[in-house]
Amino acid sequence: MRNFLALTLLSALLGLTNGQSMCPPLFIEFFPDPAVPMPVCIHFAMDAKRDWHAAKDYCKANSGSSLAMLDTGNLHYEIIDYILGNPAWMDEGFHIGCTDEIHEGTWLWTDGTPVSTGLPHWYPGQPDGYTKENYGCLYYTDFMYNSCKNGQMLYTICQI
Ligand SMILES: [Ca+2]
Repeated sequence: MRNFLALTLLSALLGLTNGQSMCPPLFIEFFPDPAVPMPVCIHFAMDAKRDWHAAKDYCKANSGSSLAMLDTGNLHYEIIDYILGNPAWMDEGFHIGCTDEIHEGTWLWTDGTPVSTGLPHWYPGQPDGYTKENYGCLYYTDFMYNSCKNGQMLYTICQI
């Protein structure tokens, strides 16, 4: 295991020096923490709108990724900047990997960790909608966290 980690780190550093992406095809590199040389790999799935569960399955089927978990470092705001750089995306919403479907009001990422509350991630007044809105999304025009309606069809942000 230690050798595998060393090799992974070495290939990551080599990837950095030769300019090749360390992310799989379709995934974009983000470096939200300057102290961490490994990228966060993000895929914006713009081919179709899906409900949250289909979005989660779509990510898993694409390089084993997860719906995006954006509490880390500057990642959320770097993704906001990226979305705002694509004018065609500005009237849209995007599924991310948090939900309170298991226990109303208890928002968890899909890896089971608690989601931050309030600013700077959640839009003021969000989450709302009680049991009718159990799925986290980034919603126009600010792309802060919102609770989106159950079954709502949106684009998807996957993360490795
Ligand atoms: Ca809810």
